[in-house]
Amino acid sequence: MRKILSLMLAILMVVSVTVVAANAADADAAATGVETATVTLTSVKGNSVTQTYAVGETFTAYTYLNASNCNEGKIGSLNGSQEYTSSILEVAETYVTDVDDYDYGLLEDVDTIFPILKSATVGNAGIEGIVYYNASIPSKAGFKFNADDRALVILRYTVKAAGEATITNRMQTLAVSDDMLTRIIDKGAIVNPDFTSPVALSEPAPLPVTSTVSGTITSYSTSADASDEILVELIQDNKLAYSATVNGNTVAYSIADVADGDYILRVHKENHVSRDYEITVSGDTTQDVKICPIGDTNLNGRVQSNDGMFAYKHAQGGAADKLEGYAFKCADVNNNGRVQSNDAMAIYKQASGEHNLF
Ligand SMILES: [Ca+2]
Ligand SMILES: [Ca+2]
Repeated sequence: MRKILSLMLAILMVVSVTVVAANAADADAAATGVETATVTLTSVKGNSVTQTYAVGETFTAYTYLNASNCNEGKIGSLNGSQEYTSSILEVAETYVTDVDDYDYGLLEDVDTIFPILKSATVGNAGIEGIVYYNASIPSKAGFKFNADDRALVILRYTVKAAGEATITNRMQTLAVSDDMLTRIIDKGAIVNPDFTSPVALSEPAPLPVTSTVSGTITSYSTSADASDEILVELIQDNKLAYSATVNGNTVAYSIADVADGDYILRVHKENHVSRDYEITVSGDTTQDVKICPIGDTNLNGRVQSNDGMFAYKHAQGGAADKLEGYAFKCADVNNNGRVQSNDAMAIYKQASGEHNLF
């Protein structure tokens, strides 16, 4: 008797919890004035994503296939379906039902359900709540599903009622395009789990647009070795994003596959003053670069006594003699942020060969 009582109590508790949950959902709907449906999309491998939509909203369900570990992803035959909760959802694609001899409709203009080929049939069955698709290809090239972004089925649905809905991918047959049409999935059972099938309810972020950054670097010999390496860096948000090295004095550089955006192009070479260029990459971008030896105040590629004179004049404070920007950096040979008479003296000594800056 006690057992029965506690069972009844347990049932009552479950019921009351359910009622509270339902009330909470009602409260949400009342607060926002919007009725919603929670939709869960599940792949043939059981991974799923869930999202909430307003009644009346149309959304897209993305299902991908990557079988790169099975015959390089070349699929020769597939037969799949997507089952959905038809009391909550309806397929938003247009489909025709007045085709002779069809007891189900054909989806039309669905360019994103894969594979749409002459040999494919795509239908919304007379049984509401299932979309079937199937195809086979005799060629050994098969359909290539060799990356996580290879679309298998991309279908739009409209939410017609509030509640909880599921969209479940099923596969009767999935076979690689070899002589035997070796099955990955056979009669609905996964016989080779060596594939992935990502699903998503939001459009995956597009691959970044990339461009090439290139140009000519002018630099100078400051040692016997004219092939000193030049390091080119692209820095974004204070982080190194891309880099390349080239060798020589006047030399072309090129960095491919750079995501579009704003960067600092920073160039380094031994015995030279590193230089920054602010660049915006939007399509292929050319930026020529010139870097000068330490102490080359007038940026002519050589350290001479007049470089020392320019540094000295700056140190003396004449307004007309102020060094700025890269010339200032080249003159500040001890790199203390100021151009002073000791910088000028060091440059004189370098020019006269008395002392080596490098
Ligand atoms: Ca110079
Ligand atoms: Ca200095």
